[in-house]
Amino acid sequence: MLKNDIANTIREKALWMRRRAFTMVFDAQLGHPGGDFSAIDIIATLYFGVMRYDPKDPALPERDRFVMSKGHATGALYTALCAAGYFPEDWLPTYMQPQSKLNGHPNRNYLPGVETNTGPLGHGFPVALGIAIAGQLTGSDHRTFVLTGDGELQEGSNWEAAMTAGNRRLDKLTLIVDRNRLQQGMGTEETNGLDPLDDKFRAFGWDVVEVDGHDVDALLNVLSEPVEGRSKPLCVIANTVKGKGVSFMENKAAWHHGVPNAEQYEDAMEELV
Ligand SMILES: Cc1ncc(C[n+]2csc(CCOP(=O)(O)OP(=O)(O)O)c2C)c(N)n1
Ligand SMILES: [Mg+2]
Repeated sequence: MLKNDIANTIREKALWMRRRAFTMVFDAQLGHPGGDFSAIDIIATLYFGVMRYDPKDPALPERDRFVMSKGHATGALYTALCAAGYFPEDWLPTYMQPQSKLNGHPNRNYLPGVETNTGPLGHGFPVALGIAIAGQLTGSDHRTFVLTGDGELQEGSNWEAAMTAGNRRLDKLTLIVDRNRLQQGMGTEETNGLDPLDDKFRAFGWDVVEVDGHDVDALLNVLSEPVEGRSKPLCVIANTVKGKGVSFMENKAAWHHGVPNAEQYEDAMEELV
């Protein structure tokens, strides 16, 4: 497929994901729609333009791994896994209902395609590090991608993982930071500032690129670049907007785990076309 066609497919999937994720949150009256919407273009690019996987064989040894370290944004992850073919669409409306496989945070024991359970912030990246080390030790050529929130990076465990990845020169590990500059309730820089984030990762032995996390063409270029010739792990700082796609949600901390009433739901659906 031509790169243009791939990018158009990703944009279509991302729109579908936003609509379905918001419907899930509306129906459940639970969820984290702000962080779903900042991450959806990144995750759609990975699943529909970059990663190697087979939804019929979730344990395929050669698959690329994706770890959703910001595990609260399940609207983004579940809609991607569904669109990728890991489970049928009629599972989506069960989101957060009793006995559902679609918990508030992802559980690999219930849902095919989930690499590891996440939700407690600061755990997914260290697990992804372990997956990447295993790949290096066994000579596998699979790539490991991990998506963290920016507020999440305030957890110290991430910096142990960053240090080890740099020291071990894990060239097939890619960390993507969803840099929406908001965490729960307020801005990251007002809470425990991360800037200059690029310099921090460089000092830990990483290559760093910054990208507009909603520009699918740019994401595709950065994330699909071959790993051959690299000698360091790659940190992609994806500048995003929390709540991206719905004007009244954008950049509003209240939509971290805010849920829509019927009128807001209708207004959002009118915008998401
Ligand atoms: C260890 C831990 N502390 C607190 C929480 C509660 N919590 C869930 S999401 C969140 C904010 C995360 O902010 P960020 O990482 O920036 O995510 P995003 O903006 O992408 O939603 C918090 C404090 C948690 N899940 N885990
Ligand atoms: Mg954030």
